[in-house]
This record gives sequence, C-alpha cells and structure tokens, in this order.
Amino acid sequence: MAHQWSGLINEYRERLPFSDNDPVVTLHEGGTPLVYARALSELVHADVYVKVEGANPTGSFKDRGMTTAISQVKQTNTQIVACASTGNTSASAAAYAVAAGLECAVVLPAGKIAAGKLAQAIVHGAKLVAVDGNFDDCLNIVRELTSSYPVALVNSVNPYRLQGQKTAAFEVVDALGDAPDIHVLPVGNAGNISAYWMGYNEYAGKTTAASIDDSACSPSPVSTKVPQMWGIQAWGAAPFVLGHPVAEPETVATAIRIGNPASWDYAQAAQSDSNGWIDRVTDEEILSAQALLAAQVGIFVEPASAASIAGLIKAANEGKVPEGKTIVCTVTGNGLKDTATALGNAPVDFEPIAPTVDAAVNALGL
Ligand code: AN7
Repeated sequence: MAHQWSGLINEYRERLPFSDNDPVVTLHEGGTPLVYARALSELVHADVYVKVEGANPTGSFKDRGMTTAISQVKQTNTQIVACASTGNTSASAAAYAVAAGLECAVVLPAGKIAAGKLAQAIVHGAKLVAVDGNFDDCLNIVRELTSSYPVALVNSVNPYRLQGQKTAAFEVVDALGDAPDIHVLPVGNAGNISAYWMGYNEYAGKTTAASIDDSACSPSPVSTKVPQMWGIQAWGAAPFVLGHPVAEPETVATAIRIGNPASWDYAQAAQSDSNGWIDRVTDEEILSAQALLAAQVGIFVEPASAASIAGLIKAANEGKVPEGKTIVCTVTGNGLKDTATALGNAPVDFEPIAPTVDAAVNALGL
C-alpha cells in the first residue's frame, strides 16, 4: 500500500521534542506540495519552486505549529487554549482544539479578518472576541490573559509552535535533495522565518538561537548547506525594514498586518546569519503577484502569501537574483480564505443564457 502521510510529529518525531508515548493531536498536516513554477523561473532566470502551505488541513502553514503546540497542551491539565490572530492562527487553533477535545478562545482585530478565516473559527466552535484595535493589541491582551488564567497560549511565542513549523524546511530539503540557495517568505509576526531558519540549520547539523532542544541536532546532517533567507513584509507593515515597530500597520494583506513582531530577535538573526535580507512590497505588487501565480502557475494564494512572490519579482527587477540558483518561495495560505480581495472589482454576476448547447457555444465564442 502507498505510504499515507501521518502528520508531521509522526514523520519527524526524532527531530521534535516528543517521545514515543506522548499524545499526538494531528489532522495530518504537513507533507505539502513543492511545485516547480516554470513561469516564475523564466521571469527571474532561476529555478523557482513554490511550497504550497495552503494545502494544509485548515488551509495555512499554521497547522504545522498547531499540531505541536496543542499536542504539548494535551500533556497538561489545561482545558482552554487561546490566541490572538490576523485569522489563520485562530482558524488552525480552533480546528486543533476540536481534534484535541479542548476549548479555544480567539482574540481578533475587529473588521480585519478575511471572511473564510472567520468562518473557520466559527464553525469549529471557538469563542470569539473582536477588539477595537490591531493584532499587536490582541497579542498583548492574550499574553496577559494566559499568564493570569489557566489558559494555554498558542501564538508563536509558544516555542512548540516554531518546533512544528521548522518541519517545512525539512520537507523542502527532503524534496530537493539539499537546501535551496535562497528561501523567500512573507514576514508578519516573524515566527515562520525563524522556524525555517531553525529547520534548515538543524538539517545541516547546526543550531540556532531559536532552538529549544539540544537533542534537536543529534541525528546526522541531511543537507550540506543552508539557504539565504529573504523575508518580505507589506509596505505599510514593515517594522523590520524601518528598524522599529509600526504603531498603525496597514495593508491589503490582512494576515501580515502586524506592527510589532514577537519573534523580532530570531528573525533578525535569520536574515543576518544567512546573509539574507528583509524587504517590503506594496499592496499593488502583492496583488499583481497573486494574480500572476493564479493565472500563470495555477496556484491560488491569499494576499499575504503572494508577498513572497512579489518580493522575488522585485529583487529580480533590481538585478538581485543570481542566475540559475534554486529558490523556494513559501506561499503560506490558501486563496479561498479571502476571495473578496482576489476578485476586487471583477464582475461575478453573469447574465444567464438559455439552457442550450448553442447558446453556450455562442456565449463562449467557440
Ligand atoms: C497567510 O494568523 O499572524 O511571520 O495571527 O497568516 O510567522 O507571523 C498570520 C501570519 C504569513 C506571517 N502568511 O507569518 C495570524 C498570523 C499568512 C499568515 C503570515 C501569516 P509570521
């Protein structure tokens, strides 16, 4: 029988802080496609692959960190988990709480969550609170709340989150046979860039600042090198580019509408230790990269995810993409989560035709 992917804790347990008898809460996350993107490769004169994290069970990379965070909570007596979120973390936390038999509370910035993500938190039965403020305000509330009440924090400041998320780097190396030369990904709260950097280093037999577990490096090295990390922020929410927090972040990519990233030091280390950089792209560049990926590669991602593609294209236009290198872009979330932004003003009310083949042939201009 063909191998059935068993979820990332089971697949990578020897590199995760779980022993054989620990409870595992999984929706069989991970094992996502790494797709060669011909149109992008031709555009930037390199071999570009897209890591399609929207293929995870709740449609974003957050499931990687949620299987590990929620499995760890199952080792304790805590019955409630909580998170602040721009949408995807809450969708994932709500689903994994169901799988674990736990309660989930989510604190969200009012009016700034894409409809699909809000629907997920609701259908999975999370308790929702909408705050008149941004993500950073929500995270402050949840941090205080979880330090005073018997509630487990499952935002990426919980180190188990990054442990799960680092497995995406393992999968890239497993698929390519070695690490890529460059890895590009969107940056919001900066957990993911920190987690990838940790994963790449562990697979190369090294540790990083973000490592929580000395045993992480004991298995033998798999890769011979680590990539440059290129992080991409939205123009109006680019604290790393500006060098300081942004009080009122604003961008069409609501998932990365974050002004005061929690994993600041880890992300700085990832960019400097890898000789990479963190740049920013405009909302226009994000939306046109989203459209290009959908129309020319066949992958529909949400706006925040398209930031990585936009950042790669921008770098190519500035002559900063070395020719012929292997580049992986993580696209973090599924386009179906936010169809309103993708459609923009495109007409979706079609004039119905008569129910005949002739009318259809006519209308389609065949
Ligand atoms: C699609 O859900 O912060 O830099 O609360 O949903 O690790 O924060 C989401 C972040 C990129 C940024 N792409 O990742 C949340 C949340 C998508 C995202 C990011 C997010 P980090």
